Amino acid sequence: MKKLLAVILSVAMLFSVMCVSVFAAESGKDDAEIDSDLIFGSASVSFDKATVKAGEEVTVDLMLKENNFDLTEIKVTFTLPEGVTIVKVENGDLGTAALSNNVVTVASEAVIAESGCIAKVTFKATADGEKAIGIAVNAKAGAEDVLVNGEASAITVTKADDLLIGDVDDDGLSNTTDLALMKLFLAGVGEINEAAADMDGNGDVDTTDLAMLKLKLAGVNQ
Ligand SMILES: [Ca+2]
Ligand SMILES: [Ca+2]
Repeated sequence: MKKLLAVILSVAMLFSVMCVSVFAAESGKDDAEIDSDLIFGSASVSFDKATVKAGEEVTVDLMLKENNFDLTEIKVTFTLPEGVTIVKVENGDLGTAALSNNVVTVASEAVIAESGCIAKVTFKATADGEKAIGIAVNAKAGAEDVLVNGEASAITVTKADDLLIGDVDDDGLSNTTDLALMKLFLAGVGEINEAAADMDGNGDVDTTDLAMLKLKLAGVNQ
């Protein structure tokens, strides 16, 4: 009787081991099938054109469109014209967004299989005009690199209202206080109205602008 029990037990154990191996083999096959499907698909990343006043910030929704991949990571590299910077990036609806050197990386613990907002990107522009912004995308579906198009877009920067050039603290006067604040700003201290500080309107605040403000305050005509 004991012998028979031992036989039944070992048969039962063998059967369960077989079941586990069959299951493992099947799920392995499923993964391979999913992977080969991933490389056939299409998607694009873009944002709608936005308008902002010089010196102010504008936030756009970075959209993943017509996505039929199962994406695990989306890296968006922005090419910015002079005078436009990315101030911050916030999470969209489809994952966690992080910013580093004009590159927005969106990752998700689950796969991103749908379309939607992948990040909220805030731009700041110091000079007015139509600012073209390039978008290049590197995307991954698991271990596979997949082709996701980046569509170039633009932000339109209008002249700031009542902008007094040289009034970097917005108090309505251009004086030695502004000069002192601009000096500090160039040394990396404090915040100023950069549109007002960009005396030559080239999109950057630098020592040339500081020299021009000095001349303006000395009464030398520009
Ligand atoms: Ca001032
Ligand atoms: Ca300048």
